[in-house]
Amino acid sequence: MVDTNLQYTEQNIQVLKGLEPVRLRPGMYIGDTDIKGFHHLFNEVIDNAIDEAMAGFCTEITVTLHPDDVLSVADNGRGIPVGIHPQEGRPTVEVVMTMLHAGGKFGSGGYKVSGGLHGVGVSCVNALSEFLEVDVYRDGHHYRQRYVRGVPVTGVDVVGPSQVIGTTVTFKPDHEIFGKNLHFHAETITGRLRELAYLNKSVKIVFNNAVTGESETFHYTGGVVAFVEKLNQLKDPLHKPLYAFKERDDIQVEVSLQYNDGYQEILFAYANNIHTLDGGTHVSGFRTALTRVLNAYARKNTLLKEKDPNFTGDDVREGLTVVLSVKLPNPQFESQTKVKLRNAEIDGIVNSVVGEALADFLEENPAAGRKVVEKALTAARARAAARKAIELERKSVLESSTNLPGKLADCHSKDPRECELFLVEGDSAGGSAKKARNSKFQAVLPLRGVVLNVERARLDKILNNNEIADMIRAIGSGISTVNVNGNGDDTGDTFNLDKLRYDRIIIMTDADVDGAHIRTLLLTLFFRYMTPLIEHSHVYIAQPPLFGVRHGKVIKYAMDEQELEEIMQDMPKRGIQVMRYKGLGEMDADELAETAMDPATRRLVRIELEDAVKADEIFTVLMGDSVQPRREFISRYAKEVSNLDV
Ligand code: 0RA
Repeated sequence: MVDTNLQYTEQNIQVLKGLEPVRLRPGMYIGDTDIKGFHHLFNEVIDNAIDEAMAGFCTEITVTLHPDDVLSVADNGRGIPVGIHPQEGRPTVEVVMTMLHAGGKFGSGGYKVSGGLHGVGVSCVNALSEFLEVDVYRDGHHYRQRYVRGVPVTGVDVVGPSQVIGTTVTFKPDHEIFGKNLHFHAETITGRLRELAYLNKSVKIVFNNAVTGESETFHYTGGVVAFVEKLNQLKDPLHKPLYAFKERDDIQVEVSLQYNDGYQEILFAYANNIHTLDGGTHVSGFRTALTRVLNAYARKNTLLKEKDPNFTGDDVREGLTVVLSVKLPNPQFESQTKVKLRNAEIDGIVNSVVGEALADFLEENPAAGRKVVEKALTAARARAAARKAIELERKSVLESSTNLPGKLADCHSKDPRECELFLVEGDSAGGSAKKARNSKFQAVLPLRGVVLNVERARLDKILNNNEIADMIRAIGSGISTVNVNGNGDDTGDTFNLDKLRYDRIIIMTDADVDGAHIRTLLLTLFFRYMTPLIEHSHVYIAQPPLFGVRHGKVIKYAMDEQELEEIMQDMPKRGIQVMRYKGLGEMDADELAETAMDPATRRLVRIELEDAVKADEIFTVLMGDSVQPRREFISRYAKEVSNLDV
C-alpha cells in the first residue's frame, strides 16, 4: 500500500486524461467559475459527508476554514474504502477521487439516497483544486493520498495507526480556474451547514474558522420542527408545531408545520437536502393534502356552513410556516438552475403522509383546529374583499384616462419601452429628482414616509394604503391576489404585464438604514404581489454615491470608503474638498442627474429573482443563531445588493 513514488507514470497520464474535461470546461460541471462555483466545491464535499450520515454511518462532521482558502471536511463515517478496486486495479479511494461519476453509488455499501444537485462527485473538486488531500481512517490505519490539480502525487500511504474511523478531505480551489480574488465566505458556509443540520438532525456539525479563531456548532435534535420554530420565532404561533415522518418504498417524507397570526406563507421545501426553490411534486402533494384535509375537518365540525364555498389553497396558506423534506433514491430536477422536483411518484406519497398526519393532528388538538379554520375563514372573507377592491380599482382606471396619482410627475413619452419610473424616498428628494430628470422619458413618483410593511399586512389593507395605491396606479400593470413566495406558484389573474407603463422601475432611496428599509419593503411588495416585474427584469435600484470629491470644477463620486480612497490617491491632495452625502436631498439636481438618473453616467443595479428570494429569506429566516435586530439584516442585505452591479 505504501507508495511514495512521485514519478509521472502512465497511470498519472490516464488520470489527467480522465479529469481533463473538468478543467477544460469547469462551468459544465459546477455551473460557473465565479463565487458560486467556488462554493460549489464546498457543497460537493460536504454533501459526501452528509450522504454518509443519511446512510446512518456518520454522526459528526467538522468543517475547518484554514488560511489561504484551504478548507477541510472531516466526518466520522466508515471511511472511503482503500482496498484495490476490482475493475480498476487501483485503491478505491483513488478511483473515487480521480474518476468522473465514481461517487458513492458503487458496490453493496452504496447509498439509497444521495445529495448533490449536480452530483458531479468529489473527483470534480479534485480536478479543480490546486491540491487536495484525503485522509482515511479505517481498519486501524490512517491512510493519506495527495493530488495536485487532480493528479495523484503520492500513493495511498499509511501514515500511522488509527483508533478512529472516518474521512477528511482537505482542498484549496485552484486560482488558475477561479478568479484570484475569490475567497470562501464563512457566512455562506455556515448558512449551508445550519440548513443541513436542521435537515439531518442526527448529525452534529462543527465549523471552525481557523482564520478568526471562531467556532460554531450546529446540532438541532428537533430537526425540521426546530427549523419551523426558528422561522416563526419573531411571529406569534397559533399552536404547537405538527411533525410527521414516514418512510414508504425507500422514500422518506418529513414535515413540520405551524400557523402564526400573520398573513404570509413561508414554505421551505427540500429534496435530498436541496432547497427546491421552485417547488415541484412534493410541494403540490403537500398543498393538495392541506386544502383537502382542512376542508373536510371544517365541514365535519360545521365550521364551514353548507352554503359556504370550500376553502381555496390560498385561504389555508395564510400564516402557514412549513418545512418539507423528502429523501428519495433518484431525484429528477426540472433543470440545473430552476430547482423543481419532477418525480411523479412523490406527489401521492407526500399527499397521503401529510393528509394522515394533519387529520390526526386536528383530531388530537381541537383548539388548534378551530383556530386554524377560523383563520382560513377570515382569509377567505378578506380575499373576497380584496377582489372587490381590485375590481373597483380596475373599473375606476378604465373609466377615466386621467387616473394617475397627483404626485406623479409623468414623462411625455407614452411608449413604455423607453419610459422609466423613479420611486423616490421623500418629497424633498422627489423635488430634486423632478428637476434632475429628462422629462421626455423619465417619470418621478415621490413616496412619503415609510411604505407600509407588506410582510405584515393583508391585501385589502395594502390596497387601501395611499402610497402603494399611487404606485400601483402609476405602474399600471395591477397586482396579483395570489401572493407568491418563490415556490413556483402562479401569480393570479389580476396582474397584466401588457399594461406596464414603464420598462424600468427604479427605486431611489438614501444610502442609509431607512433607505435600505424602504427599498426592502418595495422589493418585498414587488416580489410578493407583482412577481413578473422582477421575473422580467423591470426592477432596478439606483446607486447614488456616498461621497463626492471636488477639485476645481471636477467632481468625482465614490460609492464607498474604498472607492473614496482610490479617488484620493489619484488626485493631488491640495485644494480638494470631500463631501459626504447623507441623503439624496443633499445633492443638487446636476449631481443627482449625473450619479443616479442620466443613463450615460448613472449606476443602476438590476434586481434578479434570486436576489428577491434571498431578500425574502433574509427577512424571514434570520441567518445566524444569535437573534439580531431587524435593522442589521436590512443593512446587510443592502450591502449585498450594492455588489451586484450590472
Ligand atoms: C462508499 C462505500 C463506503 C464508504 C464510502 C463510500 C464513503 C464515502 C465518503 C465520502 C466522504 N466521506 C465518506 N465516507 C464514506 C464504505 C463501504 C464499506 O466499508 O463497506
